[in-house]
Amino acid sequence: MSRVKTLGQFIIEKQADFPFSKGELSRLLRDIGIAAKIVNREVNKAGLADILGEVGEINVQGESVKKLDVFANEQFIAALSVGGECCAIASEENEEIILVDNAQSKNAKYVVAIDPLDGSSNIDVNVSVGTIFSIYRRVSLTGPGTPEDFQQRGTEQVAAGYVIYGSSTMLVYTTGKGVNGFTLDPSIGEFCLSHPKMMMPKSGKTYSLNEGNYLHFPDGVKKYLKYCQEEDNATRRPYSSRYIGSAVADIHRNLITGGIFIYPATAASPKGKLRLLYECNPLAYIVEQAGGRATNGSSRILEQEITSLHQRTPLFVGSEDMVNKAMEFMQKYSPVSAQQG
Ligand code: AHM
Ligand code: MG
Repeated sequence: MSRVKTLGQFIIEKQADFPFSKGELSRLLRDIGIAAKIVNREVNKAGLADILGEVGEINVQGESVKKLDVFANEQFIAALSVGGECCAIASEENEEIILVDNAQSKNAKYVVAIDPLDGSSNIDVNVSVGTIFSIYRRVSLTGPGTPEDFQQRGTEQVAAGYVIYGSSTMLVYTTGKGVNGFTLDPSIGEFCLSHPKMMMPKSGKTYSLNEGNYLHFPDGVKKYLKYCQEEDNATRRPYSSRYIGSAVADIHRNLITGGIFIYPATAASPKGKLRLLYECNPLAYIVEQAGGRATNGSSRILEQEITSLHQRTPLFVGSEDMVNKAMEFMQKYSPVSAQQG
């Protein structure tokens, strides 16, 4: 008897954690898993674009070749629309929310916020990319979802996860009862439980941020960076610098080995670059569930108010001790009062 547990089996088992559930959330997670496998298939053959046809061209099969982020967006929207458990989708790729209004979605309870292919500029150079998703219970009553359904703080997330298309493909998710990771076994086409009950080390020795923006970092980040580079045996400094430029990949590594990821406010992006709804909130929820911490430099990401769909925020996320230390530097050298003044 095989000891492999697939994502599908795991989701069904975990349904018992929600005594009044009728299985809708389980089906929603299953739909996301299916779309992720289709996206994975396309990501894996990205380097073949020259043979099969360039983006925007007609390939040798006579099909037009789409940009992968457009393709990923379409796949997730299709899976979520047909699945019938979701009444609206907010995607990084779409200015407005996408209303799901069909026979299947009539009694749908959930809305989904998604970044279908994050870090997509890394595709051309064969570096890991990811999908990030976040699920909320709708606040509207019936019919297709509304923008208000997405104006909920991150603390209201029912589930969140990411898929990393890396040297192997993994799906990592939480429903608020810990974090579990599943690795895609291509030979059977299933995500299999490989990282049960993921916990982030309390501290680590890796920092990840785009140091090219150094001149425009807040003083608190500049000083923290110097702290990371100082020598100190007790805290295993200097830390190592690792920056992939795909938030999912950087945060996934830090989740496993310990570390901190920072995307602060910069001159080019005074409110930070990453988006609260479909990037920072789901990543923050996962990291917190794994014992880590996520803030905007002064307060908890999950408690930020959502004022617009594509709103940005600075992000400090990772091992608890490291985020706490970075926050100390922010408080001392870049207090909120100075940022507002
Ligand atoms: P994207 O949503 O346009 O792909 O941008 C988000 C990505 C993150 O994955 C990554 O952490 C960050 O942008 C990298 O930005 P930069 O190149 O400014 O360091
Ligand atoms: Mg993105």
